[in-house]
Amino acid sequence: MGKALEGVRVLDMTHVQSGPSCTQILAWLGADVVKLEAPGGDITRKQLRDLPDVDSLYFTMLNCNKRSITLNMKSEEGKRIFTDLLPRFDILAENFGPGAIDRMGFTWDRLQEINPRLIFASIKGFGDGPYTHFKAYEVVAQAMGGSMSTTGFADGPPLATGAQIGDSGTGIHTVAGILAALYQREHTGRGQRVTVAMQHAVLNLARVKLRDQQRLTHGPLKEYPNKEFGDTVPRSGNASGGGQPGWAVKCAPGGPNDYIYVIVQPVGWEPITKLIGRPELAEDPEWSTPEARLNKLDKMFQLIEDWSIDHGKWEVLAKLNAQNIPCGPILSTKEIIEDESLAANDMVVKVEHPERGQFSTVGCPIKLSDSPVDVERSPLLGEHNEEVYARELGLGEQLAGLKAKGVI
Ligand code: CAO
Repeated sequence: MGKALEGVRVLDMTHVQSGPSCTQILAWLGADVVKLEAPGGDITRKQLRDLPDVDSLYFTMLNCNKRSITLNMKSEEGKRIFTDLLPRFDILAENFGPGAIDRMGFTWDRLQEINPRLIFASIKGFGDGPYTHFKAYEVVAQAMGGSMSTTGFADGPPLATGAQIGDSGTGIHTVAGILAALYQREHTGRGQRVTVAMQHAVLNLARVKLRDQQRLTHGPLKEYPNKEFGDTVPRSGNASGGGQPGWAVKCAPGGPNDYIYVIVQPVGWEPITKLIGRPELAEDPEWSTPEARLNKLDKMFQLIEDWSIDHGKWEVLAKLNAQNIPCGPILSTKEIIEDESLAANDMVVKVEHPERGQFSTVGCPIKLSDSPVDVERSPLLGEHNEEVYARELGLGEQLAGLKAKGVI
């Protein structure tokens, strides 16, 4: 079967996480992604290594299904080769520090001159303004996009989330921008610039907290467990804070991930009262309606926890779901990597790598019925130099010399 992006070519100058997470999705959707690295390679090949002299899991889990070429963009020959390569590609993607591509000599004007159909996608920390020239990492974006100030408990410090919303979250926003630009090019024949700032992507994901910031001007947020409110949305622990209350309650045997997150919809209250052995609360006017429960959500979840603490989270999952009550056991990373249903959904995938052997990676969360994803290993550094430079640019005889001079 074909792939959605068959025939689309991506020259991938991304590094670390945000950019590679974007181009990996494009590769899984069928694009030919050629990762262009400095001769020393993407820094993450060597970061957080678990095995000596082998590409790290950091690298191998973000660069599947790509090819790798090396090119020194600071050498004159490197710039010439890049200029010859560019017309062969539809998309150029990068996430270097601000101005790096300009300093290589390839401003947006120059790129358009070389290839007017080029879609040039850049990820930066920030948009235009006082922070434009600042570098950014994951948690910097979480800090400035509204996530950290709203994550954690009211009496504790701001917290970072484990999900990489600043990096991989921005990557997926960039995928959307690139696909829209490809579609528009069908009509205009022209490429365009796609820029996504990590701060903006996190803010987009923290949208509901700005909803609550504005609700706050009309009174306290009743759905939050907090007793006091200032002029900003407080951290609210595990409260959903949304239309239906939720909380993480403890389960047996009391380990660090023996919890289940339970949502109490209006229809869920009666079956919950039966499950927890308090059926009289279904009729009690102090408890029977969502409004009556709103000022004592902490007590409501305590009642549920008094029951759940004697049962394992999987048992609680089964019992609650039998009553159609939305809930989710807190799954550890070990439970996730061993989860049979995630493996069956190709979300935890085993890949063979020539140097590290078999490793597990996270598969593609976007499922298309006519474009299946086959997860293939990440490339070794410069593995496809010959394939690209010799076959596409006819540089076969010069390859050894270019390597000796440090151009590739
Ligand atoms: N040949 C020669 N030089 C190359 C090259 C190549 N093929 N590819 C990159 N380089 C050079 C660049 O030209 C640049 O050099 P100059 O600064 O001298 O122009 C340098 O390598 C890369 O610079 P950088 O600022 O991107 O790298 P850094 O490690 O100092 O910063 C990061 C990393 C992530 C903070 C920065 O890239 C950044 O802010 N990116 C945008 C935001 C982002 O994506 N962050 C995600 C981080 S993932 O957690």
